[in-house]
Amino acid sequence: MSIEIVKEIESLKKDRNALLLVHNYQDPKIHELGDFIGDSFELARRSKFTDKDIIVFAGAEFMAETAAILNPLKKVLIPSSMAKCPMAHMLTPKKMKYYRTQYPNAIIAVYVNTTAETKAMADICITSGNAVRVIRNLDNKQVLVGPDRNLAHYIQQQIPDIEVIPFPKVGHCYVHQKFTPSDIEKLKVQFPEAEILAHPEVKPSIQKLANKICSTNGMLKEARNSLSDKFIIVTENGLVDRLRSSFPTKLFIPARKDAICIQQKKITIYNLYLSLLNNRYRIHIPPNVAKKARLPIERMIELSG
Ligand code: CIZ
Ligand code: SF4
Repeated sequence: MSIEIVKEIESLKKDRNALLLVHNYQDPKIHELGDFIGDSFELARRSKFTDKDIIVFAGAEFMAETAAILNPLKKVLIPSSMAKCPMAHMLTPKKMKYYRTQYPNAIIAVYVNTTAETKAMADICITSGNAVRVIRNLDNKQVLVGPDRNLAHYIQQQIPDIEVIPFPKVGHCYVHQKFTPSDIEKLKVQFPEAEILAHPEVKPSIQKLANKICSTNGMLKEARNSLSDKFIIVTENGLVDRLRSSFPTKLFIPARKDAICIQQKKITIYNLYLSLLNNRYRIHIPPNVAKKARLPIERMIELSG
């Protein structure tokens, strides 16, 4: 990475009074430049309590949209227009409308990996880091969860007294869907004492093999607090880089070398620089959509406390 471009980014951030939020799955070079690095929930919270004028989001588009929904008066930028999470487009407003009529007594909880339009039709938003707590605090016996069916399965296991219904037919993350039981079994033979940390977006057959199922921030916490010094990491590999730089004396083994989110990796140092320089690409959410989408996100923040 050229030192000049890093210096330019630092000085543009100051000149523009910009906050740089970086997701855990980003490249380590981008982690180094961030004002905050975290999971989508942590970053949404950070965006809500900033006094900066501009928020630059190095992450997936739905995360930048969440920041824009929470900050209607601020300029929210994403450095690449291609950083779109495919799962976020699986639960469409049309499906939301249809299933609302099919389950009139259910609360609709949508994963943060959804578009602003879909969030605007939901009762509550959830992230991998707070889903169980938020749904438990809802105090409703039936909850429709989507688009991620694996996350819905995980929530159901944690809260058996509530009926958790995954949205029929949708959806999953293509990165987390790659892990197979044999990936994990092989590594268990090689590193029998390693702790297996898996993301709730992995398939139920992989969830069963994990010692702990948690969000990326949850994995960072576990790596800090655990007595173990070896971990098999079952999520996107940006997190492996982040774990390695945070805990250099511990060993982190990626469960697959190809667990890479192509969309999140569309953000580069260069387009980050151009984003700050040219104010691009600005996230625009129609005000009527933002107004409706804010409620389930704020409700989530309230119930995660
Ligand atoms: O919620 C997030 O940030 C995602 C997409 C992953 C995780 O669990 O941190
Ligand atoms: Fe979407 Fe999966 Fe990439 Fe996360 S890792 S942004 S869920 S495609």
